[in-house]
Amino acid sequence: MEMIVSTRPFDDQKPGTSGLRKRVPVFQQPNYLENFVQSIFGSLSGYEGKMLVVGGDGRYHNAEAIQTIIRMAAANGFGRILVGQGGLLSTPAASCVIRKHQAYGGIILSASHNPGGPDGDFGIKYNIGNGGPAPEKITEAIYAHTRTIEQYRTLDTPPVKLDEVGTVEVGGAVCEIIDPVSDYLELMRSLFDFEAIRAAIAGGLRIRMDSMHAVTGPYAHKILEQELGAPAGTVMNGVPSPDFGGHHPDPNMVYAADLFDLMMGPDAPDLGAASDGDGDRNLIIGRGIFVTPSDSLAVLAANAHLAPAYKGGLKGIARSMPTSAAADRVAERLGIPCYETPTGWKFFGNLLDADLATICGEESAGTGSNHVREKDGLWAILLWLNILAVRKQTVQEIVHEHWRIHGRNYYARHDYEEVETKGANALMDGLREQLPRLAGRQFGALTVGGADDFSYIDPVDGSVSTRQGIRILFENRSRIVFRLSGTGTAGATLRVYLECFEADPAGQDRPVAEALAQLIEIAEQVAGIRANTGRDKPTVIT
Ligand code: VG1
Ligand code: CO
Repeated sequence: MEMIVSTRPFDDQKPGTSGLRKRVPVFQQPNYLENFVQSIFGSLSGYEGKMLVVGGDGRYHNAEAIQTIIRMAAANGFGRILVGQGGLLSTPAASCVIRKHQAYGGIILSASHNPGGPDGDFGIKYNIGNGGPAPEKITEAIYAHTRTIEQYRTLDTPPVKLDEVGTVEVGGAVCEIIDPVSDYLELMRSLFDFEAIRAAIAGGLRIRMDSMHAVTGPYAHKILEQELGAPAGTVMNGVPSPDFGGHHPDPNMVYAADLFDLMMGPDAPDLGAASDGDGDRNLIIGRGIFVTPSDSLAVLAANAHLAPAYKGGLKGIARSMPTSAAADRVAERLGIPCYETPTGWKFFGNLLDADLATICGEESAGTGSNHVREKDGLWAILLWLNILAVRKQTVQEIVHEHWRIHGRNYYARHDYEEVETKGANALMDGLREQLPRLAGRQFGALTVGGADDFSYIDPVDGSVSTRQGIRILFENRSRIVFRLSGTGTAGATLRVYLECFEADPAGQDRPVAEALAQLIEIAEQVAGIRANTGRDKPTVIT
C-alpha cells in the first residue's frame, strides 16, 4: 500500500565531493535517509516508468537503506529497479550497469574509503543516466529540496530478498536482483587483452590484490583468479564485510601496510594492488617501488595504446587540480590536450561525454576512462596487467623509463584529519587574504610565480565552480595546494598537496620527503598549519 509520510527538513544534507556522507547513527535517525532520497527524486523529472539502479559497497546499514530506496523508488513511480545481489555493486560496476541498461539513473550507497560499522560512516549519492555522479546543478537542487521537504512517498511492503537473483513485484514496479559482476566482467573483457594477460600469468607473472574486506572481493576473485588464471589466494581480504574487518578500506601505504611490506620484501610478486570500500580507487605497487597515483595516471596514459580499447590513442587526458602535472607531460608529448578540473569525479563527466578526454585521474588513487563515468580501481589494475603483459618489463623499469622521458614529479599529500573546523577555516581564510601579495615573493631559492583560489569553467556547458583550493605556483614548476576535504564526516580535514619537478635523471632517485622538504617548510610558513590546527604533523602522508 502506498503511503505519504509527513516529515521535517534536516539542515545538514548538503552533498559534498561525492554525495552525502555522515556517521551511521545520523543516517539511522527516523526519516533522515527518506528525506534525502525523496529530495533526489524531487530534483528529477520524467522518470515515471523508467529504470533505477541501486547498489552499495556492502557496509553497515547498506541492506536496510536499499530496502527503503526500493520502496520509495516504486512509490515515486519508477518502473524497474535493478539491484545488485546482496545489495552489492561497486561504484564503477553501478556506472557500467546504468549505461548498459540505459537506466534513468542510479543510487549508490557508499562512504568509499571511510571506515564502516555501527559507528563508522555511511553515504549516498545519485548518478545520472550517463553513469556518472550528478553534476553540481543537480546536487544543489537536491540540497534545496532537503531544506523544504514536508513529505515523502513510500510503500508498506515486506523487504525484498536481496540474496537471490530474480525478479519480484514491488508496488507497481518490477525489482530485479542482478549478479553484480557479470555486466562489469563483460565490459572488462571488451577493453583488455585477456589472452595476453592470461598467458603472462601462466608464464609466471605474479600479482597480489588486496580487496580490503570491501566490495571488489567478488569482482577480483572472478576476474583475476577465475578468468585470468591467477592462483587461488591472489586476492586477499576478498570477502566483503560490513565493517571492513575493522579496518579503513583506504588503499594507501598506511592502511594497506601488509601489502606494502610484502611488495618491499624478498618474496614480492610483480604487481601489488588494492582497492577501496566501493572499488573506485586503486593502489599500485611494483616489486620494491610504490607508484604514486599521479605517476600511475601518467604511466597508464602513456601506455594505454597497448590495450585493445585504446589502441587508436587518446583524445585527451584530464586530471583534478591537486593531481601532479606528470600527466601533463604525457599529454604534451602525445600532442593532446590536458584538462585540469576541481576535485571529484563529477567534473570529468562532461569531458568524457563530449569525447574531449579519454583517461582521467586524481591523486587520491582514482583513475578511469571513458568506459564508465566513475573512477575504476580494477580497471586500473587490469590496464597495468595488460601493459606488463605486453612490455614484459617490471613495474620499476617502466616507471624509471617514464621518468627519464618525461621527468619526475615528486609528490606527496599531507592530510590533517578531523581538526577543528574553526582553525581549518581560519587557515584557508588566512591564505586567501595573502593571495594578492604572494606573486613574486621569494622563499629561499624559490620564487612564487602566481597564486590563486582555483576556479573552473566547464568547457562543455560553461558552468563555473569557484573556491576549489589555494594554489601557490613557483617559477620552477614546484607547487603547494591547500584545500579542505569535502568527504569527511567529523570536523574538517586539511589536505596539503606538495609537488616539485626534476627533469634530470641523475636527480630522480631521491627520497620523496627529502625532495619536498623545502616545500613542506614553506607550507608551514605561509599557512601556519601548527598554529591553526594544533597539530605538529600530518595524520596521514600519501
Ligand atoms: C576525496 C578525494 C577526491 C575524490 C573523493 C571521492 O575528496 O580527494 O579526489 O574524488 O574523495 O572519492 P575530498 O573532498 O575528501 O578531498 V571516493 O573513492 O571517497 O568516492
Ligand atoms: Co571510493
